[in-house]
Amino acid sequence: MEIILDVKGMTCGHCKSSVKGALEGLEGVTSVKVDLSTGKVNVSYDQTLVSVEDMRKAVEDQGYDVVA
Ligand code: 9UX
Repeated sequence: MEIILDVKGMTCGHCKSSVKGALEGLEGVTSVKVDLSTGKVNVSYDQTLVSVEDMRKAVEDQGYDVVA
């Protein structure tokens, strides 16, 4: 499965790393691509291991908002 999350509040490379790292740390997430200029985060994952809600929480824990 693949999803594009719309993340608000990422403005620098550290933001990008935080979000990328948080998502990559979730079991079941296989690939994360962050586009800093648009806030679009492309995530490939195994839906039997991780949910979109898990991803949302991981991103929000880093201090960024996921726009539904
Ligand atoms: Mo610095 Mo990126 O506070 O938020 S990590 S702009």
